[in-house]
Amino acid sequence: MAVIPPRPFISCQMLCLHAAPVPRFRACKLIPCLWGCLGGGEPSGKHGKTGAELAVIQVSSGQTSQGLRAGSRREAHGTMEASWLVHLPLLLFLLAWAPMTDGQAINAQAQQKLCADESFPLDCEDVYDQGSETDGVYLIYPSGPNIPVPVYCDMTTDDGKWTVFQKRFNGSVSFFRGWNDYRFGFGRADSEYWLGLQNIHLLTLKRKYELRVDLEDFENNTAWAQYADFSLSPQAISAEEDGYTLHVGGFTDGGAGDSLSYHTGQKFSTFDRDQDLYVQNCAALSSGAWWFKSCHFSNLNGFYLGGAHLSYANGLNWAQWKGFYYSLRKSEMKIRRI
Ligand SMILES: [Ca+2]
Repeated sequence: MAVIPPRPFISCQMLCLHAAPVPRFRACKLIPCLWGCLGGGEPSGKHGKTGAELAVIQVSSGQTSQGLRAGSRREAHGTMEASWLVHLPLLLFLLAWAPMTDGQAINAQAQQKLCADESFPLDCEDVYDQGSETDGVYLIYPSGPNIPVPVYCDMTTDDGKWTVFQKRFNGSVSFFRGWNDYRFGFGRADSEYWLGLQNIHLLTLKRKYELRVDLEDFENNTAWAQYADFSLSPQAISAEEDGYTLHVGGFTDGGAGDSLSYHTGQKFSTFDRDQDLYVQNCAALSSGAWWFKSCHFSNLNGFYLGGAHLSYANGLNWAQWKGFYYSLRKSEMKIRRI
C-alpha cells in the first residue's frame, strides 16, 4: 500500500481558509475552496474532476502511474478507485486535523479577521475605530462596499468621530445648485463640499445620529449648536419622494442659538424643486437649498456674501446668532453616532 504524504492536504486546507486583502479595491478576496486547491478543476460536471477525485489522484500518483505503465486505462482507473476506498478515512482525518494544528492555519484565521476589520467603514466612527484619529479626508461606504465616498472626518471637536456632510470656509465652491447636485453631493471633501442627501439619509437609516453645527464669523468668533437626534426620512420607502425630510430634536446651545428646530418636518427644497410651505420659491428667494418652511431661520447653503450684507436672508445665515443680514465665514454640519 502506498504511503500517503500529508503535506498536500494540509496546504490545501490552508488555501480554503485563506482570505487575502486586496488594497487596490479596499476589499478582501476569498480564495475558492477545495476545487481550487486540490487541482484547479471545476467543482463538478462531466468535464471537471471533483475535489475528492483529484485528491485521490494526488495521493496515489505512484500507484496510478505504475498502473498506466503496466496495463490498460481500465486497470489504472481500478487502482484509483481502490485507493479512494482504502484511504478515505485517513483523508477525512487529515482534512479535519490540518487546520487545527498547522501554524499557517492560525495565521490564515488572523488574516481573515484583519480583512473583516479593514473593510468598508460606514462613517468616521468606524474610521476612528480602525486607528485613524486625525482630522482629514477618508473613504466611507454608506451605500455598501462597491461605492466609496470621500468624506471629511472631524476627529478632534468634542472627542471627534464626526462625519462632516457640509463644509464651507472660503466661498470657493458655489452652493446655489439644483436638486440632483444636492441629492448626490458636490465639491471636494478636502475643500468645500456637500456630501449628498442620499448619503446622509443612508447613514441615518442605518444608525442613530446626533448633529453638530459649527459656525464662525469674520471676527473669529465661534459658536455651535447641537441636536441629540438627527435623521433624514428614516421611515420613508423612497427618501427622495419623501423629500429627505428633516427630523431634528434635542437642542443644546453652544452660543449659536437654535435656528434649525423650526425646520423639522420639512422637505428639502432647491430652486428647481420647490417643496416648501411658502407661496413663492424659498430656495430662489434665499439663494440657497434647505429644509425651507416659509422660509427659514437658517440658510447655511446660501450665498457666500462675506459678512454683513444689505440683501435680506440670502447669505450663509444662522439667524439666531447673527441675524438675516450677516453671512458667516465658516459653517460645518456634522453627525456622530449616539
Ligand atoms: Ca413654495
